Amino acid sequence: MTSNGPSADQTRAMYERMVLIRKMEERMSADFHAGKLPGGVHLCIGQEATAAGVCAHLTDDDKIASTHRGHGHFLAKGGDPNSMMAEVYGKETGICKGMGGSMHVADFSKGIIGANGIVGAGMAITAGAAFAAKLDGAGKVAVCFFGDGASNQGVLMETLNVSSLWKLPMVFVCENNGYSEFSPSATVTSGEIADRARPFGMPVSVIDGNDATAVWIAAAEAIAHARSGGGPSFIEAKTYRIHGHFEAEVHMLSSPYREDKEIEEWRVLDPIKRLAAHMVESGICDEAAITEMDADADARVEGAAKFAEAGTAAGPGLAPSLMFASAGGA
Ligand SMILES: Cc1ncc(C[n+]2csc(CCOP(=O)(O)OP(=O)(O)O)c2C)c(N)n1
Ligand SMILES: [Mg+2]
Repeated sequence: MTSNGPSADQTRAMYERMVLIRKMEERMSADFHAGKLPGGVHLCIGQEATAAGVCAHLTDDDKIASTHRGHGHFLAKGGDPNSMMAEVYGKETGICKGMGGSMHVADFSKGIIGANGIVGAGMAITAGAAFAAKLDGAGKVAVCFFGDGASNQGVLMETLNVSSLWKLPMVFVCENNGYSEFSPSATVTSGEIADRARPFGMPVSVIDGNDATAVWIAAAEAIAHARSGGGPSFIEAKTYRIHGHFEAEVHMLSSPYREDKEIEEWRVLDPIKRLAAHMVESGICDEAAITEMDADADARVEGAAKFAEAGTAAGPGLAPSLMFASAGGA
């Protein structure tokens, strides 16, 4: 099955999401280096197209599980920028009351079942969500984002196996950014990642993850396949993280693990610039409309930062109330 590409409205919506993700993370980077954040952040700057292109097809009833690099997935799935920023700032007004931080942003009401600091863990969690969706029989799906490093975890094999055996409505989205922490893929990953899924008989696609339209189309097909009872699919999206593994690495590493030239080459392939150029060339909108969308994102980021700064820092006093709530108390 092939899918037509996104409409003009869908393309603009995707652009808006991508720019919001980029600008939110640029703000986090600045705030981290200014010493304003209580913890580290793993940024997806350069990888926004995968989150936006996939989540464009999902509703609040569909589920996503994410990674330690999860801000983009959270925002693309419709998570609130203010409460995400407050979470990253460790404030009580955060989406997890400041108890989770950057690596654990989640909002069940939006089908965001969690970012996750355990590499690969989201895969099995997604299989559980997909199993629940299958039992519900309402055509809902679950999507798992994970990295190239995570594809070396044994849980991938287990999840590929059970999801294909039980024909779960699930989509595997591997964001292959070429690095696992400071290790280039070639030093830790054997073979082609997409080939790991082929023996299970599921549809597999390998795409340019910095081409938002290509991501949108591949996701449309995989998600439609899952919704219609066809079972899981696997997408390997080739992309690149422009920032480091985490923001603190500039203070920690004694020698660089990648060349500036490589980073510059990928800057040319920036998914946001490419989508903007595509929109102008194809008459979807003009430069002025892009400037306006960028300014909107700036305003939302400013609002989110103000909201986060105004909150009270989360402290241990909050814990008993959270335990009471999770035990089913009023
Ligand atoms: C089970 C487990 N092993 C190791 C780590 C340490 N760790 C954190 S991120 C990371 C690299 C993950 O690489 P990849 O899956 O490619 O994601 P990326 O950081 O590139 O987005 C590692 C090894 C961890 N958090 N969990
Ligand atoms: Mg990686």
